[in-house]
Amino acid sequence: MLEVIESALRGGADIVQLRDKISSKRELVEKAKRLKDLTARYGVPLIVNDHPDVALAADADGVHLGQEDMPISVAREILGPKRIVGLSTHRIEQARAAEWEGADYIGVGPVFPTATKPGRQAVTTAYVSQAAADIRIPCVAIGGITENNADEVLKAGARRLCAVSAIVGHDDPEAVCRRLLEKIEAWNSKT
Ligand code: 3NM
Repeated sequence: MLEVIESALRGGADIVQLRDKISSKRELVEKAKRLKDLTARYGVPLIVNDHPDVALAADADGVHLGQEDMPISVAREILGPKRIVGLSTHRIEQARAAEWEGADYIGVGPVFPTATKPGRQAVTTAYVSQAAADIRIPCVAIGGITENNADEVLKAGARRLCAVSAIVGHDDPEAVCRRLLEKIEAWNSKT
C-alpha cells in the first residue's frame, strides 16, 4: 500500500484517503499512522474514511463520511475545528444539505458504474454539472473515473477528481496521476 501511494504522490496526487472496509480498527490505526508519515513528507493531507476516532489516533487531516454515517457536526465535535470533514453525496439535495451542515468538501458520484462501489446507481455527469453550478464548497467527482473518461467529467464542470482503481490498479500510479493532473490543469487554464 505504501509503495503504491508513494508512487501516486510522486505523480502529484494532492490528497489521499484511507478507505479500508476489511481491517480491524487496530490495523486501521496502524495503517493510518504509516500513511500519515508518508503523506506528511509530501505535504499532502490524509483523510480517513468512516472513522473519526482512527483519524484522531493517527493525527490524520480529516475524515470522510457517507450518508449513513454520523452527522457532520458530530464528527466535527470529535475532530475539533481544524480537521477536514467530507461527505459522499449522490444527488443535489444531499450536496446542498452537506454545504449547509458545514462539510468542507463533498464527493459527487458515482459518476460512472464502478466495481469499487457495486450496487450503486451511477449519477452521470449531469449531477457533476449541477454540483459545479450550485455548490460553493469543493466538489470531488468520483466513481469509475479513468484517464479515458476524465475529460468528459472535467467538461461537465468538475475540477477535482478522485480515482481508486484507475490509480491503485495500474502498474504505474505515478504516471496515471501525472496524466490526470495534466488534464485537470488543461481544463483549469481554459476556464
Ligand atoms: N465512493 P473507483 S464511488 C468509494 O459515489 C466510492 O460515493 C463513491 O472507486 C461515491 O475509482 C466510489 O475505482 C468508488 O471507481 C471509487
